[in-house]
Amino acid sequence: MGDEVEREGEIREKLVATKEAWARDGRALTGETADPAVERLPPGQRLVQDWPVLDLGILPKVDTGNWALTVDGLVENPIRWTWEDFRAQPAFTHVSDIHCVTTWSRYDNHWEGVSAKHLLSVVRPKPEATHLLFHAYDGYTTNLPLSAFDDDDVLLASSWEGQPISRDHGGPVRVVVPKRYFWKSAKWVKRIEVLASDRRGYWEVRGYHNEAHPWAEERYSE
Ligand SMILES: Nc1nc2c(c(=O)[nH]1)N[C@H]1C(S)=C(S)[C@@H](COP(=O)(O)O)O[C@H]1N2
Ligand SMILES: [Mo]
Repeated sequence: MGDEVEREGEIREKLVATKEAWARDGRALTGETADPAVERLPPGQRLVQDWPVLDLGILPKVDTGNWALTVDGLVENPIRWTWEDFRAQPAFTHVSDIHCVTTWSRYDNHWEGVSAKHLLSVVRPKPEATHLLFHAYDGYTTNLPLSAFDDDDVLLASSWEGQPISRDHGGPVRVVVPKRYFWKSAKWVKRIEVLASDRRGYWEVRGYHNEAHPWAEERYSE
């Protein structure tokens, strides 16, 4: 693939090892499930006011000048959007909560960007398409069923609380999937690969749950 960018830093191996150990130990599991219509805060989560930064430790040197998004694989209309192309799409705003598997949650995040519904209407997944694999500029990957992405609250976000998303938080463009733990929301998104079968991403092959529903406490795989 083209669209390589320079990166700063290196993978925080200790953090990765710690998170793998949490998965083995079942850290923070309460054994409870909840109904999101009744309990806004999923089991085992605690509310924070700030917005923590969490990633592998590699900061890609990506900005509006060199960012591009490719959507390819099983689609009728593959695309490569530059920042100008992205900005030319209909604007979408949404307010949603963040739930990170490390137990912090943050309410009422005001996002702006391009809706997943709109993106899908442009690329038109083929009938055999069932899953997506998100690739990011730092080398990170994460996967989702196509049906989970094809939802009213999912977007490619370029703005948070009225400001461009900072580089730390995945700017210029990151994915936001509110109904799943936040590791499913790729920062610095570079490519969305549309697939006919499931392929696990970075944390999904390191003990983290493939589906990641917060109210079912799907933190780790069996
Ligand atoms: N590209 C990329 N996206 C990523 C990650 C990452 O390391 N690289 N980490 C994931 C994890 S584990 C979390 S909790 C959220 C954190 O996003 P934040 O730093 O904006 O809070 O990003 C997710 N998306
Ligand atoms: Mo996370």
